[in-house]
Amino acid sequence: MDHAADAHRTDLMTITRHVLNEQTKHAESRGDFSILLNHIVLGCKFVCSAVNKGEEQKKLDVLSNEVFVKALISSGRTCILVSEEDVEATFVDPALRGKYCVVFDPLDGSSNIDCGVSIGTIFGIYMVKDANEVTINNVLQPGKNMLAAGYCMYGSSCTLVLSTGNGVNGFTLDPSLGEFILTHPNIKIPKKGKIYSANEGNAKNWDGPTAKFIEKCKFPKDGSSPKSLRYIGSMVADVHRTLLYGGIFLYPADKKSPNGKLRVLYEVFPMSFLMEQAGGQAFTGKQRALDLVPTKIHQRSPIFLGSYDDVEEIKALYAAEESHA
Ligand code: FDP
Repeated sequence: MDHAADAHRTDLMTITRHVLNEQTKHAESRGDFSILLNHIVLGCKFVCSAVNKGEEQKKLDVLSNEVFVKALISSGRTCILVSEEDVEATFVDPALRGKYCVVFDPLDGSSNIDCGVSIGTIFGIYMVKDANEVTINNVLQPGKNMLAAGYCMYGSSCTLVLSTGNGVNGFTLDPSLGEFILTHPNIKIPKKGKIYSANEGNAKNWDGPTAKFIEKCKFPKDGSSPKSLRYIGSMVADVHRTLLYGGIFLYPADKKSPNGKLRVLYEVFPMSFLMEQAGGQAFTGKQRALDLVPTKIHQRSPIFLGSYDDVEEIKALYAAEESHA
């Protein structure tokens, strides 16, 4: 019997244990973050189970949002919630307030639900200094001020990917235990990838740098092989593959949508935070994505994210265009 392998298999690193371990590195920590995370995990487990039951899209969207809002408020650790599903931000009743602001998309990629394609929940977490004095400006903060970010993908397995600002870790739900177990420790994105991921149906409206970049992916002039195209059309699934296999995911600006499609607070920021923490980059076409300062909670931004070298290339093309302007 291989005792070493067995010891590893029986020493289960649950997501709660992992986050508690992380907290011991911060002397001032009082366990509030673990409590908040437990409530997020509960929401993810619920959505995972509802998705597996095959609920229809409209019902699932509404249900997922309700579950997350209730789970977050009842944690007693939140003060402001911004959900993709709600027009206005939710300010938590003062009696139940804590110091965290959570921005989230309870069910991203939902147009894919009815055909069984992987979808997910995306979240980002900010912290306020004083829970008694909260304003909307507490969430209109650049992504670099996030304390943590993550997503949960509901696919062939249920995988939660999390960063608390100290690398990226992936946990897979073991349905028989009802626990997320660490299966992908310290995820690092390959420095350069072989895949590009974009909705090419928008190509006729792309700007010069984006069009040139995709042309280079298909017809490289430096002797390298062309990149493969993979586009699921569900951000969590496309970003998950990018994180694990490398490459670039883009939803750029185009003539019809000068700000792209994806939302800054609960799509662009959390995914950019994870990419940087995994050694990749995230760029808006103008600046580092995490430096962007949103002025509206549902604001959109173009985004290019993924392997360090691939994002360097698109940055160079935008810089070249700028210098000719
Ligand atoms: P969906 O419309 O299905 O909710 O922002 C939402 C999103 O999906 C992302 O998950 C996905 O990356 C993107 O939109 C797909 O947009 P296109 O259909 O325009 O390619």
